[in-house]
Amino acid sequence: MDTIVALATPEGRSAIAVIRLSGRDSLEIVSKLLIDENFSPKPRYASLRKIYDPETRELIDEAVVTYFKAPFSFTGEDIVEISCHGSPIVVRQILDACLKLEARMASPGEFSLRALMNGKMNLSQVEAIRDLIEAQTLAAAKQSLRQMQGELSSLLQPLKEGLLEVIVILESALEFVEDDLPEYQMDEIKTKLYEIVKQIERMSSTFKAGRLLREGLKIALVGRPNVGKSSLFNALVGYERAIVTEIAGTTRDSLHESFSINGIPIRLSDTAGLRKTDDIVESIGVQRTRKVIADADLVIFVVDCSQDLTKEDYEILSEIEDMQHLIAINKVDIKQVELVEKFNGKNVVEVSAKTAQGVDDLRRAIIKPFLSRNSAAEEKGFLVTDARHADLLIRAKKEIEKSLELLDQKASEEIVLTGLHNAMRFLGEITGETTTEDILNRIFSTFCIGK
Ligand SMILES: Nc1nc2c(ncn2[C@@H]2O[C@H](COP(=O)(O)OP(=O)(O)OP(=O)(O)O)[C@@H](O)[C@H]2O)c(=O)[nH]1
Ligand SMILES: [Mg+2]
Repeated sequence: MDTIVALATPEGRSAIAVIRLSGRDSLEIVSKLLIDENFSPKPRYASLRKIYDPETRELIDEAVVTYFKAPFSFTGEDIVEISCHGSPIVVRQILDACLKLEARMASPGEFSLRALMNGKMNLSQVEAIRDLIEAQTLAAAKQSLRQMQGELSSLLQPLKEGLLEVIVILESALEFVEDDLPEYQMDEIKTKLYEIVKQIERMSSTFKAGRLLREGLKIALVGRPNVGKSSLFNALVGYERAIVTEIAGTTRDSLHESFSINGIPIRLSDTAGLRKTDDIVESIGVQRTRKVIADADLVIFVVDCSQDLTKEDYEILSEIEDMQHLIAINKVDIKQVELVEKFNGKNVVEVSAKTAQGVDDLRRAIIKPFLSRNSAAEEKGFLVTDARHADLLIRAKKEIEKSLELLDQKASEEIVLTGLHNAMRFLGEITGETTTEDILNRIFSTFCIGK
């Protein structure tokens, strides 16, 4: 394998930046950077070294160099890590020097791909590293960590073994048994397959909660001018992010901020609202509002109970009625009109952005429609967080169900087996045993460079 190099830490200024090389020539390339032909570091020991430009022999930086000898490294290949000072200029010079010495810039996820290829980890574990790095909440990070420790693979293992047992019985029946399999053996096979289907179902049903944890929710605040959208936005995100004034039409552009509710990442958007206007800037703002709404998982319709609903309120309501929505009746601290009744008490929360009364209720109401009934149990259990995994589980389940139907119809072992082999392949794709190259490429393109 050729030798790849990349910055493993984020771009920008920091105390330390880590440049990682992996591949056959890692050690040789670094020895040239150190201008030390006899460089033979003890594996896993850090040493402070001077890094030079091998052409000009000018000093670039002083850095800590650590060697990980194959196969005892992340990728399973020879790895050298250079922890230099976190200056983009220093990093650039070291990377350029490595490239001149015939290292190649790593493509996204290439280090992880090599770890996979060299059997250091299975596919779902590698994906878990990506998810851990990208986790937005503690709960999401914990789930990724469990997957990284191999929990998903070990849940799948007994299912695959069970499936294999059935396949072996049917295959040998096909080869050696003249007559049909005895009834009792058929029943055993069916029971086993039903049990596998049930387990797969249990796993894939956690995806609703898993996806929520990983991807979170996009939420938009809409309402006519001055009802307090920006004030509620600030109350929810916890600081004075948006400008609030008594002037109608204060917010002209959409604003976004991230926070979390019970470990669920929330991306909240404050908008210019929806209204007919001749003002050019505001009308662009309204167009943007429409886009934000179209993209939202939940729309919070804000109304003001210090006055009655207006025609404009009803117009907005009719626009968002068919979407997943929640009505925030704001300004309860100066309530004049009982608006709860006007909405038949459905999906409403009374709140005051000013006194923070009801804001916690609003938080709870936001996540409620997205939680599954047994969310308490799920909190402790392993969650399937990746759409790819969920899809493969469902496909495997369908194949087994189809085979069960065929068994009931006393179809030939051959057709039954086709479905079971497919199921086996789908389960194998989760951990990467049976994953094709273009699927791998697709997965690794979602990684960032240096991973
Ligand atoms: N008493 C009271 N006043 C509030 C409350 N929420 C907002 N206000 C006031 O209502 C006015 C409008 O608030 P904003 O948050 O700017 O309203 P908005 O919906 O974002 O308005 P635009 O951006 O203009 O569409 C400000 O003067 C706020 O101080 C509340 O809960 N109680
Ligand atoms: Mg506003």
